[in-house]
Amino acid sequence: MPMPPNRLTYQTAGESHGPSLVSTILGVPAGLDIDTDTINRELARRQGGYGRGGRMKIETDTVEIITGVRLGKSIGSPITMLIKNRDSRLDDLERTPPMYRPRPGHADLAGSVKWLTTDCRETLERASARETAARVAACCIGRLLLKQVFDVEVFGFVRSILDARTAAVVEHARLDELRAARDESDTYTLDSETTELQRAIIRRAKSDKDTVGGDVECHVFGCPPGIGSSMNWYDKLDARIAYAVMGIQAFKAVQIGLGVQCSQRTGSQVHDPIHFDPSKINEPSLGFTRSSNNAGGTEGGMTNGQPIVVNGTMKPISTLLRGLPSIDLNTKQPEDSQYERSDVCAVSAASVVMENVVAMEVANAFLEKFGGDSVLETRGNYDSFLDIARTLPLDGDTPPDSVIA
Ligand code: EPS
Repeated sequence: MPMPPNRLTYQTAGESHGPSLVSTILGVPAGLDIDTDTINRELARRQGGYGRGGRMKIETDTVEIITGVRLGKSIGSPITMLIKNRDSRLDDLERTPPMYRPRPGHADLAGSVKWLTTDCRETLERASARETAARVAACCIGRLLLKQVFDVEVFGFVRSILDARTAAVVEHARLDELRAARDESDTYTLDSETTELQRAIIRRAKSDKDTVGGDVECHVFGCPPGIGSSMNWYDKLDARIAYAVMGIQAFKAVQIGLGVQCSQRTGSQVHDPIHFDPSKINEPSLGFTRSSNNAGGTEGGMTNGQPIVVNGTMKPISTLLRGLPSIDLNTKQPEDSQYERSDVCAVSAASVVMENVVAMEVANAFLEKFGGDSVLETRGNYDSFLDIARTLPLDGDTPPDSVIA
């Protein structure tokens, strides 16, 4: 099937305990600096966070660029990246035995029926969150494009783990400070008090042989109004962000801006008043300001010039050391679910995944609007759009005098 023009598409491949993970990205304009340090830094952050299990002590995820890059820059051809698994043992039946007792909450049961086998391993190897290493690598290309071509910044962090929630306010002007605070925290939240509470929750879950989930949040700064589209449901940027976030392993909800709280307020309490500040006409907002951002930066499936704010909810990991009531798929008799090495909490890691998948969706929407075979052309298209948009109203937009009279 021919690919639509001006659209980044990506695919990951690889099993959790296979030899490697692979990412392929199509549609990257030529001339993008494929900064492997940034990609590897994101991969290292994905491996971190308090509450991770033994696997992360074995792996040191880094990408090897296989195709699409010359002298550090994209050349317009498909980019392929490889991440080697150190814990590669897919065909070793002693170290990687079949799994017949499905874990409630995991893909095990549904996958076993779908692929007609009682061995859940055939499903779990791909359903495992290990795949997100390849997804982070792929989506980080979108993040690089956003930063290098459009000067758009993406920031993700952990808002809460169980009931330990940071009240920190996120603002573009404080981005460096917020990033430093997050990188200080080993749960990737924004203050030391919440970090301690979250650590205590994870420690407690570990000693109870249980698991915990939480909420992650992502902010995108520097988008002009008009990215995405209201013309077709599948072009709506908020819908596409929600799709990408729900596609992350163990995510059960996604909200933009005020999200589910909208139903508890009236229209006058929800919608963000519009102002115009001529001193900000050269900023990406083009001078259109708001006194609140309940919309989370999107209206009608398009950016409105305010930061995009996305919240995602990750359920507790479904592999519990204590097991959960289940059955043996061969005997159909009650048995506790099988334990596989896993994490007590991976919300911190999930915040890195979410940050990058959101970046990819936004990058894609930019590229669809501005096109271009090289980043120079893309940037030129963007600049000329901003130049025209700043001159609004255009000739013919203002009503003729006869109408005003
Ligand atoms: C993960 C790798 C996995 C798990 C975890 C995340 O490795 P292993 O199964 O070898 O321990 O640690 O995956 C799951 C929580 C899951 O349910 O599959 C990773 O790389 O993020």
